[in-house]
Amino acid sequence: MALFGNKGVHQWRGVIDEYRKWLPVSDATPVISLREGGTPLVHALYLSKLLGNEIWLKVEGTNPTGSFKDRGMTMAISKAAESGAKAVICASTGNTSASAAAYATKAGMKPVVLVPEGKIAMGKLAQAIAHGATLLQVKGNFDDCLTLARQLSDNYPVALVNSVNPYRIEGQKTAAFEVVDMLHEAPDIHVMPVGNAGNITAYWQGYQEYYKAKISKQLPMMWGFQAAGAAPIVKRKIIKNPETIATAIRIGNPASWDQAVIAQVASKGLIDSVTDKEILSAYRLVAAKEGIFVEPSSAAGLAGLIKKKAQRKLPKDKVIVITVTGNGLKDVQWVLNGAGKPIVIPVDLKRAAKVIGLK
Ligand code: AN7
Repeated sequence: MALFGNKGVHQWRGVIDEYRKWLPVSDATPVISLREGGTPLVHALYLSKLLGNEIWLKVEGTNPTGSFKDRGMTMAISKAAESGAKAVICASTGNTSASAAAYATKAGMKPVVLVPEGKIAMGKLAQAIAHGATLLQVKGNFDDCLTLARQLSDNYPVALVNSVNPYRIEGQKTAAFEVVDMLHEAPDIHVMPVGNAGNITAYWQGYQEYYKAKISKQLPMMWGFQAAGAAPIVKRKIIKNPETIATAIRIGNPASWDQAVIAQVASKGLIDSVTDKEILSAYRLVAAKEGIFVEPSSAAGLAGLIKKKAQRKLPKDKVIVITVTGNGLKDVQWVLNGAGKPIVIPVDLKRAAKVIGLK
């Protein structure tokens, strides 16, 4: 239906319409979009000086549901709609469920989400509920949730929209396109957190596609960082009971494990781990110095660069893009925990000025 209100004013159209020719869609695909993507690539002056490199932040928290997951979800839900699905299911550490709930609702489908009980941030839980998902809190971790979600989709009429769904990776690769479109070249290094390893897989695919099409002249090294208590790829073994305050990446058996290793090896990159302490310190730094509020998991990439610099393993004068994957508003507890006592005053000019330190 042609929309009376659409006067063609320029607005980013969402990743499917912006990158249609790179995606497995056709005229028969109903585009279910919340105008995801087109996220800011912000030059980080303080971090550039600190790290001795030209640092850019790809701020994925500005996506419609507040994380990079929306890029893949617009694809997964559009393809599910094309195939006539009435219900979709996913396992999630929080962001995938928030995104699946929003996009499924927009498509008129029933979203079902499985999350580890008590281990996802409140903002994400609220999003799934707000968008009308059937929310199952599973007495287990993310890996248990994913096993259950796969079994449900194998045995019942419900489509799986986790990143094992190849359309998710297709949608997420558009973030790499945006970086190259903006810088007119691929960066020397691309850094990000690694959980289920879908995103590092997707970026590597996107960079390769642009390179093969000669839109970029180089490929970046892919650097991924896991949380130390949930670092199966680094330790080369499944972690049965992953633990980290970075709940989004609290994953012990990543679905895209092999693809992440391929990206690492083929790009001459690395996958390493950072402690919760290093994650929280980077999380505070990027908010305090760059004005960008991310969730703790999203700071794992920056934490990794800071660690490499301390180990004298960081090159100099390179162009480095760090993907900060999710919005800080989803998980505010880690700021409030360290905030100290609130300052409460009466409505009184002199008292206010004194407390602020104005003379
Ligand atoms: C903010 O929502 O796995 O390595 O179920 O929410 O592609 O898994 C979230 C992952 C990084 C890791 N940063 O990305 C889920 C989920 C944030 C995230 C990751 C996630 P992948």
